[in-house]
Amino acid sequence: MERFNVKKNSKQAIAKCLERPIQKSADIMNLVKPIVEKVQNEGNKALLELTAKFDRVTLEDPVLFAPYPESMMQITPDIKKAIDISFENIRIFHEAQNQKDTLTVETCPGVKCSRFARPIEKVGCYIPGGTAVLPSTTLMLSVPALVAGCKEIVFASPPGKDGKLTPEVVYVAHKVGAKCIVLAGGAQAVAAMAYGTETIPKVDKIMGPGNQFVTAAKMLVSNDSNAMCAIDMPAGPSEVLVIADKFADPDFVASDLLSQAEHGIDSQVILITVGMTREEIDKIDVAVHEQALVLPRVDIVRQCIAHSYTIEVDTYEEAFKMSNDYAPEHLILQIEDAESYVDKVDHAGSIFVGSYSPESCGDYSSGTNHTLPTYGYARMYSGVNTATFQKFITSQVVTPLGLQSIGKAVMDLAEVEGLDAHRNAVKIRMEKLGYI
Ligand code: HSO
Ligand code: ZN
Repeated sequence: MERFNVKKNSKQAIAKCLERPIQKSADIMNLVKPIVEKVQNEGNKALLELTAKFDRVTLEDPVLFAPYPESMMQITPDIKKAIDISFENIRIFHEAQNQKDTLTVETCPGVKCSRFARPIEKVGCYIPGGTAVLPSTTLMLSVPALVAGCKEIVFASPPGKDGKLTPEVVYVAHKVGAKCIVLAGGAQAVAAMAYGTETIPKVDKIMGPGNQFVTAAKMLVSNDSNAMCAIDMPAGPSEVLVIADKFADPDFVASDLLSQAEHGIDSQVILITVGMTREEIDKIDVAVHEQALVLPRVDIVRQCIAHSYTIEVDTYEEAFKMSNDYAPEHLILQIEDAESYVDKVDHAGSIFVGSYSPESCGDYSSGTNHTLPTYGYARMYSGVNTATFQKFITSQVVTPLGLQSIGKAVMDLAEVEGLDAHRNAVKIRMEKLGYI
């Protein structure tokens, strides 16, 4: 990986390593808009045509409803067990996030404010196809939906070349009680879930990662009041930032860099080394090379590593400052006493702490969610979590005593705003109570 050093290279050169590729969103929007409109106007017919055009698969029906036939979820016992273990850990962690109790606060005497969660009723889980089908993403989106209590879970997943769905995806749909699976991908799948078709139910919110077309379609439908559909977050190519010091095992560091690189040629992989010698960093490069050679996706890895960088810094402070500025989707800490540095992280999607916590564990089975903010959005977005599938309602009870506490403040502010009806709503009550 190309190496930069904070002492030897200019600030601009270092900043360039941490730049994300510019996304031409206007061009993509222009391509996506007619696709979305076609599905909105023509429903299933459009969906079938677009699947034939983009996925080269001719289907008779673009949606499969539960109960799903056993024949469509034939998986090995090992895979079934792996899904079941991951399912359970994701369920446990997301159940712990579930805020079931109503929060109530008496803000001043006689004024009681509450907040409680309600599930978003109908949710759409977009499971990308692309260079790899990801049953794990199916779990990451649908298990929190199940935990939150969403009434209708709709999946969308592009069919394979044979027109069939991935059996693992169908098995997860069965486990979470998904109502149906839309056999489509891309912008067309997003549109089908956002607007609904003659058979596909319309959803209230769409979650899940995808390519630039999927992201553009999600942005488009979330801005269309006819769709009335929210989205989880904008998504860009996946990325990892590893901070390593001389205590890190070069083989472990290399394996983490490569597991990100194999996602796609546009993945971003950054290594920050703290106080490491040239020889120590060489060992990581050698390990990257050796491990990459035997990977089936070596071609993708090679292209990704070609635009991946190692940045050498002297202190942990410098490393964390750089990482916070970049706000990585995944942050891996392979440094001595890694846990004590977690406090230094201000911006990251998810952190993997210490030598034995590879990103792969969070990608699949530990329980944390792998649908995370990319492209620097970790500065202001959280990854998918239980609250992603809920909204919060507030309520209040104001007693006569409460009105005595805040009535004058309300009336005075309403007067400042020139909203007399607002002022009256309080005044009329205060007068009847004999307070004024
Ligand atoms: N690392 C990916 C998720 C994933 N990895 C799925 C393997 N399968 C984005 O967080
Ligand atoms: Zn991954």
